[in-house]
Amino acid sequence: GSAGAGGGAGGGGGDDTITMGFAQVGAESGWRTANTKSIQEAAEAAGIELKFSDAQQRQENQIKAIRSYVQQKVDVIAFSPVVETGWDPVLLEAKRANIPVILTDRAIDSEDTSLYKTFLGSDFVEEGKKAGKWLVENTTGPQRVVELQGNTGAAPAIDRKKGFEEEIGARDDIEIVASQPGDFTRAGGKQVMEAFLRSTPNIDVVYAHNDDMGLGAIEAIKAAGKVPGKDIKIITVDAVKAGMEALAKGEINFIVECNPLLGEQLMELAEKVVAGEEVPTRVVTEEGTFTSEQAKAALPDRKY
Ligand code: GZL
Repeated sequence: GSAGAGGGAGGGGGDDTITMGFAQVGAESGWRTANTKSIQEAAEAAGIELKFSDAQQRQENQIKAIRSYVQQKVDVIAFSPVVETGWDPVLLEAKRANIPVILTDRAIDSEDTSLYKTFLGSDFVEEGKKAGKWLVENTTGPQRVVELQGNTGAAPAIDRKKGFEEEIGARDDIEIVASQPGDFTRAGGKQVMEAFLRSTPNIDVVYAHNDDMGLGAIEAIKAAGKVPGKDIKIITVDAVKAGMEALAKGEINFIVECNPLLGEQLMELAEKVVAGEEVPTRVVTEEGTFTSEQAKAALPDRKY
């Protein structure tokens, strides 16, 4: 047989069908679900054959998936790195196999920028700044803040913290009095908020790195007999439907949007990269912010 001939630049599909291996973080949040749906629908629309894996938020599973895509000789590999570090070895394997890599959603901190062609995703420091700016401009008097962090070592967790702290530095009466990882999940946010409510007196504000943890915190705050959005203000990031509904109800006070709809841009970048065309090394996604009134107006048109 001519199996050897088929092992060229890319396997799978007809001659010119692009095969993409995508190693997703997991299914931990509403944002992730919307992100996965966008990628799968965009691949379908672009006629790109998609091999997809869910790592359940474990880096070793993502590394295994990337390694398997190299062995399958896909035309291009894309992934959202669950944490920033530890990728160089497996990305070197992809490089040696001449398989281009695209980072989506989250960044890696590798010094070797030849390991990937481009990074398509949000500016998480900006997101943190927007959250901090709202707090600085919309509160007066001392604010004791508890922070629900994303999973330890993740780019959005590191950078949303960084941007928020930079902005609240403008006021010396705003202080982060407790900060723990809630792993971007509703359950994680609830558990950490329950612990904060037991251990930390006089909490004024919750800053949650995503809506899901903010929604978990709302459950804990209600169980403690307090009113979310009033007794304790809540600021979150993402703007997924459940978060926007809580914002419209006034249980969350402000949401910084993080756009999960990266599928179309990813497929366009993949086609260029496979064709050997130049692509920008960084593509920043467009996104805004929402107050309660803006959420009420936006909800009917939201796609996720
Ligand atoms: C951000 C993304 C984060 C979302 C969370 O781009 O990596 O991961 O904010 C998701 O909801 O879990």
